Amino acid sequence: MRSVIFDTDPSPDDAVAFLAALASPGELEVLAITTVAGNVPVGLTSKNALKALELAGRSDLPVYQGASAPLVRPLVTAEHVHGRTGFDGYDLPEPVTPLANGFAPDAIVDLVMSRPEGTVTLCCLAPLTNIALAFAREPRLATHLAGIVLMGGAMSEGGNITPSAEFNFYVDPEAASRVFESGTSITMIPLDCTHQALITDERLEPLRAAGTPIGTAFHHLLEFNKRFDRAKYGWPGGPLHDATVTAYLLAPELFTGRNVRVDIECSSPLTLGMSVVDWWGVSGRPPNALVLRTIDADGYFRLIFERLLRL
Ligand SMILES: [Ca+2]
Repeated sequence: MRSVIFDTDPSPDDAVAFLAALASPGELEVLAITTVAGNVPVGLTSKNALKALELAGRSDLPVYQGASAPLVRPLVTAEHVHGRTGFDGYDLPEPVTPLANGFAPDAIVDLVMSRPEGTVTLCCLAPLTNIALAFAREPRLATHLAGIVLMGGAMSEGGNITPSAEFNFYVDPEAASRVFESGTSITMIPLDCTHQALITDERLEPLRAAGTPIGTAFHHLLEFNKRFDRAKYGWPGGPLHDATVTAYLLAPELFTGRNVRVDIECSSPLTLGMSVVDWWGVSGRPPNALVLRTIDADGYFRLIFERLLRL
């Protein structure tokens, strides 16, 4: 049994990630959700997290709100992809559950440090602001964690917010850089991997066919999501990015990757937030992350939607 905390800026793919984990109590114990500004401002990402949990009947799980802006830069959001609310495409009721008391980075430190060393994994689906703040508050956190599994960055795929940067790293490059320099065990799932996992009509069909509140809601939410990607990339569907993190925890055999050196660009205006991946080891510097590069996309969708529909 692995204990996890999801740090997230919920658009629908984030929600699929943490709900699929909640549907897997035999393998994953979800301790909390922590929210951060990213796809939309933090007030909305918190609201979306609560909406998703209430839909799943899991409003007992604490949601801690975190940083409202990156460490040193103004916030950049992605309403052009996910709509004004971050959850456009299906009207879920306004949540009635209150947020948990406390600031997300403090909650992360307290939850992890109160448990035995090497037992809690952080699942990071958003800009890494909260995680960098938690490391700053508690230097022992990096070695106390089991590790971090994150969706972010790109190797040879190019960027999705600028030509060179993936959105999560671009929004808070300084935070991403601090996390990669923290010394904790990191598994990075970049766009190179998630762009192989497209939400086609065929893969989405089980959600529609289920006819359950969860199936219907996520069928519509993911349908909205994929419109943007279809138009932008000309693909049959958009990538289901963030749920790859949960899939990796449940079934790492769906992925292949390599231990390599990753550094984050924090100063160049042209390549800000770029993840520089030393795939061939040319720098001679020690690896600091397992970078995943391939995914069994059919196996991924089967696994994640089967778990989601358990709720
Ligand atoms: Ca996200």
